[in-house]
Amino acid sequence: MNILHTTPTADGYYMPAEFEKHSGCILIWPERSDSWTYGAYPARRAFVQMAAAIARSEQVTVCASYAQYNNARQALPAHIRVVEMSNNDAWARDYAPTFVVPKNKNSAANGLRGINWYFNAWGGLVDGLYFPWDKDNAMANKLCDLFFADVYDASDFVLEGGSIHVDGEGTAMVTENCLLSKGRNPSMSKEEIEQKLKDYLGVTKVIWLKYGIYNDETNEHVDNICAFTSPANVVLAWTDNEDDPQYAMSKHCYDLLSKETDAKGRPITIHKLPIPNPVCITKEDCEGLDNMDFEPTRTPGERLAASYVNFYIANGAIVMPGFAKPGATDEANLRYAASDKTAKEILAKLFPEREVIQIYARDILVGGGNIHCMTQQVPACL
Ligand code: KQY
Repeated sequence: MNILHTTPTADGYYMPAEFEKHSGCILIWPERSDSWTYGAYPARRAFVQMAAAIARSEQVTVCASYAQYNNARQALPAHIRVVEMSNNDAWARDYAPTFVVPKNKNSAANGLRGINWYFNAWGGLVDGLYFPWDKDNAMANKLCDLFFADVYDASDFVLEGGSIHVDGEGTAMVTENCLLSKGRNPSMSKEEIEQKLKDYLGVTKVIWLKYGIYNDETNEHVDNICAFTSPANVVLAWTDNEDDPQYAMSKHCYDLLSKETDAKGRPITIHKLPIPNPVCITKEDCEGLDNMDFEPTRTPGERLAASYVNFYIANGAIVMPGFAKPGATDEANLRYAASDKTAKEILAKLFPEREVIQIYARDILVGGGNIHCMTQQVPACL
């Protein structure tokens, strides 16, 4: 593996959209008992279902620590590859490499390449979520080596994969609250950050939404609020409840996107994806979390950043979260079941070629993210 000090755009590379063909998907086995409740057992149940759902249509590689390798190997189906790799937590979206491919298939440029951004646990010592983060930060280079990809060194720039979405046709989408946060690149202006995205992602236009999802501890990653479903089409997390703090945030994004065009000058069609009723952490959840010196302590009743936008687009499936506990029939659960169904129907219409697989993902959400945050696609490099 070579470490490259040029930029993808200058070398004729770009980041394809997630809805383009993949050669595989990278995941990381959940382990830490101060992130995941009850020793990570409930989260692992959801994780195994998610991995199996993705593996129905693409190759899946799961990274697990030395301590968890055998456990992960035994819990996962044999056709999923498990490799031992040190990690601090399980958010492949944020610190597995962002992969790029050549723009022109007939050019001299060839082969899959990765980008190694600097990862500082969503804000470093300003408002990061754990310390240390060194093992996570080392994963992008190791994974590029594993996938025979040369790697661009972007380690002078703090970025997580969940804070960017691209349409593969020249447009990137981010949120100001995240990319301009004090804990990431405080010495850079908005224009300089935008230029960095253009240099590395092969885009010519960056759409800056202001907000993400209410109470999202990543400083409001875009991948929880808005995602491209095809060129010039996005889904946007939505609520009609004007008393919900999410309303003003989503409305702001809606108004901005309504006036925007993408890099090719096309207006953007916005598909509203209603959020579930608030999902809050319970006393029982909190009692199942080990204490951590660094992470802000979770308190019972705190609202989690639940959104159906946090889905993964696999080659043959949409793997999306659901919040209704299987078998539970209390009123709150019936409401989650209804919003799960609506969200599934909306995504099924937007992705008619793919099967929509819904996973009960509350136990992943309690860790602070959801299905998209746990995945990183490896694009096909033709
Ligand atoms: O949403 C994500 N991309 C990850 C959130 C991690 C939170 C750590 N507890």
